[in-house]
Amino acid sequence: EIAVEVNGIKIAVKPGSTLLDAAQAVQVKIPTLCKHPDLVANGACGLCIVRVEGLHGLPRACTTPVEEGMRITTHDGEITEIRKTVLELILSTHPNTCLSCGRNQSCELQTLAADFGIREDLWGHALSGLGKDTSTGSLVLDFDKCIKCGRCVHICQDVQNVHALSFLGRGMQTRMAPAGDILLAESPCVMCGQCSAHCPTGAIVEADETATAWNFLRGKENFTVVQIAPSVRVAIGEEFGYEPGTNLTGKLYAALRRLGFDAVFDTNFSADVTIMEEANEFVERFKHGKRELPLITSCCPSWTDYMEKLHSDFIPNFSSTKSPQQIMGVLAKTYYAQKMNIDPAGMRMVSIMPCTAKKYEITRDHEMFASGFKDVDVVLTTRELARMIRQAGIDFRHLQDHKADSFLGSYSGAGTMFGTTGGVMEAALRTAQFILTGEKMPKLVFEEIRGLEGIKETKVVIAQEEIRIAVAHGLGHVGEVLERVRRAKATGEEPPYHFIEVMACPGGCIGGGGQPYRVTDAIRKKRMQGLFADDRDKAVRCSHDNAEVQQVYNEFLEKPLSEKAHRLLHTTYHA
Ligand code: HC1
Ligand code: SF4
Repeated sequence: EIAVEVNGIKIAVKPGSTLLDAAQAVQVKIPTLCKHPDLVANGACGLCIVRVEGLHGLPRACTTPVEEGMRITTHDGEITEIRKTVLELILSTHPNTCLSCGRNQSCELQTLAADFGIREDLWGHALSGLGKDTSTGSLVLDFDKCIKCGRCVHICQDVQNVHALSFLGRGMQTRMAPAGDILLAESPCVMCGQCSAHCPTGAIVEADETATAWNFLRGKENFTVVQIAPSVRVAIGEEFGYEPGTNLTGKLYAALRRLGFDAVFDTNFSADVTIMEEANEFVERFKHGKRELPLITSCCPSWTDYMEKLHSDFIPNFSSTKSPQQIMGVLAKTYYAQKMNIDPAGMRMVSIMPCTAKKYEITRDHEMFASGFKDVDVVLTTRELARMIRQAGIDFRHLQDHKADSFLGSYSGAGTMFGTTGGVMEAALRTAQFILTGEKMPKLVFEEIRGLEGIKETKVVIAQEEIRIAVAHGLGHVGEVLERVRRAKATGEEPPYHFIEVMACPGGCIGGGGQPYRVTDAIRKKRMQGLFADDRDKAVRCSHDNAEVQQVYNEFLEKPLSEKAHRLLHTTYHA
């Protein structure tokens, strides 16, 4: 431990801590726009300057390590004046369009401008005039609002290993842009939205499609239905003052009915259907030698896009089962429509997702029109739904819990776990062991694949056979897992894994690019615990025990992997 003094308060901190960490340890917040807990500090913004006794100049707290006996001053009149000037200079090249900005009231620059009492343009006002990039349809880049903090570039390169964004130019001319100065849609971008989740300003936001949803709801001739993804329920509360991880499923259903949806479905239900198909796919491959192992999960659209762009040799390993979002879309416009005698041509499916890539998934292939219509009409992120709830004047905190609609609304504990890293695998293992042994496993929980470790591994023995598992989340961790598989293939060894789960975002969907802002690992853990608690409290914890799922198969789909199931619930991948 290293002894230092912060503003006269003595404290011992771990070696390797920065001055920023030391200040945090005594409840002092030093302002910064470039440092994010997920990222290595780069000192780009210059706001975190502090004074250290005996040191010349003002070092940056985020990049300066503590040394024994340091006496640090984090705030005084001069430091505050310099920070204010830094902010004024940033604002001199930033549009004054807070009122119409996607980050109004959640922007870190706006908050600091308010805290520092900035009242006038002392340094003039000049914008880059570079305009916007809306090419992906999922994300909007607004170059004028970029403050060159580098968070998006670092998350995209260092954490996601995608390298869609980079810095162009030098010195004063430096700017963030898709590498090669092309459109984002032409870049390797996989629409994960981690750049937008980490951007401190409105320079990268989701494409706002709330107007489309309002139009559907307004159209009297429409039958407008909605589905909510697993991880939305434990994160949306952050928009309404709840602790991260609070499970608000009942209030969400109630809010969606108040918004005017004609039926409220739960993606957790279709996650159970995904498991029925995917676990059977696994058993076919594992037990009957049909097609290649390892089987790799495919419900994350950023991951499938990444695989198709960069690892297409793994196409044969991908599960052909569609994501729960798409399965819900097609079942609503076929099974549900027939049962309820509703014309699917007038049905509109809105889907509430923690994810920006889900906006892309709904048109990624003609197979996403399997009902004969667009299976899912529009995707809103958790943040967009929170906005609609506020626009509608709904007092979310005081809503009475509601239930979802039946046929496509009930879910098992397995379905809800989809929203966290490791959850799809745990759900699949529960059902795979049932198919392989006919018995329920004594153990439902697989601790080894829970938590935020980037790559998690375990071995599970089912019917005297060992199944080797890997779980990766955050695209930067995927390469290593795939390389292990490739190496074994090249040398003719047994595959190191039989089954691999991948989620593009750190933490899985609970950490999705469309979730409430300011996520950290501590928040990811709480959201994750919220889903595990939902599973623990469910009477039905396996997808195959979900009575509504059994009913869909009996009345409509026949059995997992039937010809009809293949036609409606499966898809293909292309390099
Ligand atoms: Fe996900 Fe999924 S879990 S991909 O992470 O398989 O987005 O929450 O809805 O489709 O169910 C996201 C979450 C979500 C799908 C499911
Ligand atoms: Fe990179 Fe993801 Fe942002 Fe695309 S969406 S630029 S892949 S961080």
